Amino acid sequence: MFSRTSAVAKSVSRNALATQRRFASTKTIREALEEVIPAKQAQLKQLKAHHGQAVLGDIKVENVIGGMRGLKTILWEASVLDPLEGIHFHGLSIPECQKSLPAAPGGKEIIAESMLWLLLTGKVPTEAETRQLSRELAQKGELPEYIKILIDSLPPTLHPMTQLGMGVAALNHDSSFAAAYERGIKKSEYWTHTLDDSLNLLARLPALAARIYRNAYNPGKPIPEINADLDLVGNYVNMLGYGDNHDLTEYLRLYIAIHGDHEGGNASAHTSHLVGSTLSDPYLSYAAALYALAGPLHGLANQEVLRWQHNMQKEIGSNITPENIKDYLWKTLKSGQVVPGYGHGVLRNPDPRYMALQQFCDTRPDLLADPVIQLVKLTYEVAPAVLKEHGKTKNPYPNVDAASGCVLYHYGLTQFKYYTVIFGVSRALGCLTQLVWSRALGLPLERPKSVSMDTIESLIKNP
Ligand code: CMX
Repeated sequence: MFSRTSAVAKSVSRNALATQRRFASTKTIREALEEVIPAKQAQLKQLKAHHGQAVLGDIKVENVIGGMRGLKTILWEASVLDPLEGIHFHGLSIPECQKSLPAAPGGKEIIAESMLWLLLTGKVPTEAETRQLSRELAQKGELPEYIKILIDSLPPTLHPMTQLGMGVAALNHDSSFAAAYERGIKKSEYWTHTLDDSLNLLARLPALAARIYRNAYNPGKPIPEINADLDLVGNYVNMLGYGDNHDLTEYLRLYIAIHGDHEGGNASAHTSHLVGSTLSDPYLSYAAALYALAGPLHGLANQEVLRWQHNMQKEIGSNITPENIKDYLWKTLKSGQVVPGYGHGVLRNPDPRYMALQQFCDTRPDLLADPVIQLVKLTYEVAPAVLKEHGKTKNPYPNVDAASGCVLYHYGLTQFKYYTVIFGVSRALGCLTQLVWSRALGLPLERPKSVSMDTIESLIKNP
């Protein structure tokens, strides 16, 4: 019924259309990548040839029993996370990206396309390159019919993240990489098919995520068509049914762009890297990543923050004081729970992503007047001292999730079980970028060595 050949033929004709409509003399993302790949390949060759035995750190028992914290073991090109300064995308901090990356027409915030261009190529795109990429993604964004049938057949009560992972995995029916691998292609061609799949997946994520939202929360409501003149997130917000809310659209543009990558060691990024290293196609690799993202210590934290804030608000009532918040924080900690939105595996300062979202709120009086957002700000003033006194967490400061959901809630996107799906749309930018680079660099299958506790003990006795 839905043959891979006919689906690929359709996608080829869509690609041809996209190319025909390209802006005169503007590079495509593929052409821009072709230019930068040889230098990176040469860099890797040098490292292999001359520095293969250089030592990057020791492996201690605490690393092995402590979830590999701090071990420098993953090659990841798109971004680097500094514990104190936070995330840098090819050397650019979030404020620097906000200054230099193109926004949408009529908007001010970074958009997914300009971030994707930076992540993939290491270069800041021009306005024309960004628009061309938006157009290419819009033209590839429609969901195949079988995916619509699949998603519509799921119980709307199934967690939205479970649905998202299923939809992403099923999109591999049309995988260019899987089909090419089956045909037999040279290793040097892997990256081009990985790029095709990655762009197709990124393009289709908004329609998939919006359909999941519609089915769960607005059954029967028509979903608008993709608008070829809009950016990826503009279309996503439109399909979610909030297209007339400019501030929400801008917020989601910013959130999705700055949340797009957070180096390679976090659970979702590492999962896509590991699965991709088996030459699983980008759809299956990213579906696996989404299920790592769905854990409450990782992406699900943004839904947990809101639940926690609401419970705090219910308990405190209208008399919100720093003392009340402090008491509630202690109550949470004494009951053995974590304070959601605080702490981080790497960061040791307030998360610059949190700061950027707070700044967004600071420029909008309606957000500043919202009691939940006021509570977020007040919690930030109180929580670090409480967490320091509690003495467990290595990072007593907020991470991005401390703020992200509350702003969505203010703008009427109140179904917080859905929030991690938005994170899932965003994180595809970084994970898919690295899959392209892993194939361009010919990175091998990931296969670290495991040890038992008995082995650790015998290695301690006889190093
Ligand atoms: N509240 C209470 N205790 C916390 C805490 C918090 N926010 N953050 C860490 N701790 C505790 C840990 O549970 C751990 O306790 P045990 O020794 O009893 O196991 C101890 O402090 C040391 O942990 P850590 O080394 O500081 O932090 P980890 O690297 O182990 O964990 C994280 C990082 C994010 C899972 C943790 O800080 C946490 O659970 N935070 C709340 C959930 C959250 O906001 N997650 C979103 C992370 C952002 C993202 O996914 O990008």
